[in-house]
Amino acid sequence: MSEKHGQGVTRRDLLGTGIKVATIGGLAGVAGRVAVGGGVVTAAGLPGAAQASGNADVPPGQLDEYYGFWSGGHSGEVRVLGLPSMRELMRIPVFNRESASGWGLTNESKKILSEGLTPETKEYLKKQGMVTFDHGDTHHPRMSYTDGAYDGRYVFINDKANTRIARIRCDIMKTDKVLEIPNAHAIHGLRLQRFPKTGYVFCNSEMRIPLPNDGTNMNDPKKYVGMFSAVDADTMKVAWQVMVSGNLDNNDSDYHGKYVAATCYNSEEGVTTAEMTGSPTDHAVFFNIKEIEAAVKAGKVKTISGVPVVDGRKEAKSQFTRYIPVANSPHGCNATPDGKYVVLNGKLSPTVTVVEWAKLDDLFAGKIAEKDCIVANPELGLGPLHTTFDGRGNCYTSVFLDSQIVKWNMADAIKQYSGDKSVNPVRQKLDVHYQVGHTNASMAESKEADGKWLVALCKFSKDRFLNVGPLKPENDQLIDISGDEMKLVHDGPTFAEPHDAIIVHKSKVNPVEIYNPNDPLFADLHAQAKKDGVELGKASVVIRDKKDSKKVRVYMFSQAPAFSMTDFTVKKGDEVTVIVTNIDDIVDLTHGFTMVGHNVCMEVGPQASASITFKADRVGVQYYYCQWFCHALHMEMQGRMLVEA
Ligand code: RUQ
Ligand code: CUA
Repeated sequence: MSEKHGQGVTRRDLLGTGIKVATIGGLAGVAGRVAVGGGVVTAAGLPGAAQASGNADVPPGQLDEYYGFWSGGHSGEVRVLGLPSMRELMRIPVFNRESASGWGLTNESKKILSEGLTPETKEYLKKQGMVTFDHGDTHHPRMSYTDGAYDGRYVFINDKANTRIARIRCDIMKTDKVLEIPNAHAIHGLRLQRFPKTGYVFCNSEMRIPLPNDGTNMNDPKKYVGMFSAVDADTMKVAWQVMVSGNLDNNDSDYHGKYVAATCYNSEEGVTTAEMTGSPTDHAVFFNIKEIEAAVKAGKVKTISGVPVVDGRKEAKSQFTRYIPVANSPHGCNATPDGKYVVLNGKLSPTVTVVEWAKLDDLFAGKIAEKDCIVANPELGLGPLHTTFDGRGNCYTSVFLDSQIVKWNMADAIKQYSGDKSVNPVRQKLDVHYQVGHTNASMAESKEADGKWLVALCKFSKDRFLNVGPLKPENDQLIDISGDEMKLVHDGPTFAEPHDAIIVHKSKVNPVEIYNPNDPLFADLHAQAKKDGVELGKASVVIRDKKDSKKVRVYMFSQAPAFSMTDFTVKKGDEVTVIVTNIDDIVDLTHGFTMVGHNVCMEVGPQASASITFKADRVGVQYYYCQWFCHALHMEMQGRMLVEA
C-alpha cells in the first residue's frame, strides 16, 4: 500500500469519514488490522536522494557506538542496549523483583524500594505484610543534563502503576533512589530540567483525584485535581507541586530553564471514555518555573502532605500556567534540540501542533493570545503519538494507526502554517511493523542530536517473528536516518513493554568496572560492622546481637572459588543476617550468595558488600552456594548453615 508523501489516496481515506470515529474504532480494532507488507515507502522524486550511510553490523568483539536506555514497561525494569547492534547488554532492576541479583530481597535494595514511600503507603503495605510493591510500570527513561547535553550522572524513570519515580546511577548502573509522589495518582509523563542542569525531575500525575483522597467528593469528578510535580533530582524529595485542570499525559522542558509543557487529555474532566473525548479540543499546559519558584519561596502555597502546592488550574487564572488549546486528546510532547519549539502530538487528530517557546514570554505577559504561540500544525497521518529529531531541521513522528514513521521538515511546516499552501513539509513515510508508539533518534533528547539512528518502538509484532504463542514480543525497529531517506535495518523483539528509549553516545556514559568498597551503598553495612567491632571484607564471624539475642549477624567474604566461611551454626528461630563482601577486585568477577530453600539470593559484585536477612526456621543442614559462575571450581563454592533445634 504505497503512498506519495501526503498526497493521493491515503489510509485515512480508506478508514472512513470522521477522524475521531476512525481513530477510536482503530484503537479498538487494532489487533484485527491486516498486516501490510514490509515495503519501504519513499518520498518520490527527492532531489539527489543519498544512500543512507549507517552500518548496523557490529562484528563479534567490536563495541557499539551508542548506549540505549530502554524502558521495560510493566516488566518494571530498565534495559541497556548497544546500538546500532541492538544487543541487550544489561537489565537494571528498578521497580520489579529480580532473581539473579536478589533485587527486592537484599536489605540494601529493600531499603531503596521502601524508604521513599509515603507514610500512608507504608502503613497500607505493612497491613499486607509487605515492605514495598512487587511490580512497576516504567515508561520514560531520561538521562540527566548539564546545559542541555547529557552528563552521564543519572537516568530517571517513572512508575505509572504505583505513582513513583526512580533514579539510576550511571556509574554502577543500579537504582539508588525510589520516591513515591504524594497528592498524585499514576505518574506517567516524566522529563528533566535541561538548563542549567537537571535540578528538577518533572512528573505528571495522570489520574485526577479528590484532594484529600479520603472518601469525600468521590462522586464529583469536577472536584478532582490533576497534579504536576517537580522533584529535586539531587535529594529526590518533592520540591513543589502545581494543581492543574485535565489529565496530564506527557511533558517536556525547554533548553532555557524557564518553561515546561505538558499535554493534557480529558479537559472535559469526565470519568468515562465518552465523557473524556466529548469536546473537540483539549489543551497543553505550560508551566512558568520562575513564577512557581517565587511563590514557593514567598510561602504563597498550601502545604499538602508536607509538599508546597500552588493552584495552576484554569479557573485560578494564575501566573503559574497557561492553557494552549490543541485538538482532542494530545499525547506526546517533544522539545526540538535547537531549543526553539515543542511538538504536541495529536493522537486523535492527524496533526501535530508546534509551539514556539520564545512566544511564551509574551503570552505570560498578556501581550498575545494562546493561539498566537502556535507556529505550525502539519497533517501527518492517523494517530501521531511522538516526535523525534535529527538535528538538521527534520522531525520524525510515530503514527500509530498508519504504522508509519513520518519524516517532516520544521521550517516547511512553519511556512505552510503561515499561509504558503505550496509547501508540503512531509518528506517521507516509512512503514514500521506494527502500531508504533514511541520513537526516538540518537542524542535527540539533547542539544547534541546527531541524526544517525532512530528506533521505532512498535507495540505489535504479529507475523515478524517465530510464533511464540498468543503473547507476542514487541518489535523495536532500528532505522538509519543518516541519509535523505529513512531505511529500516533491524527488527528487535523485546519483552513487555518498551514504551520509550533514549539513545546516548558512548562518550557520555562512563561506568566503573569494580565497586568502590566505600560506596555510599554500603554505608549501613560499614556502620553495623563498626558497631560489631569487625571490618567488612576481613571478618569471618558469627555475632549474636547483645540486645536482641534472637538476632545473628554472619560476616563473611568471598574470593574465587570460596567463601571465607564454609559453615556456621545458628538456632532454630534465629533472625539471621548474612553479610558478604566480595574481595576479588578482578573485572567481571561477580559472586553470589544463595541459601537453598530460604528465599535468599543476592549478587555481590567485585569489591561490593551485600546483606540479606531471613528466619532460620528449618532445622538441619542448609547449604548456601555461589550462583554466579566465577571459577572452574564455582560448583564447589558453597558452605553449610547448621540449624540447631
Ligand atoms: S506514552 S506510546 Cu507512556 Cu510515553 Cu506514548
Ligand atoms: Cu563465586 Cu561462583
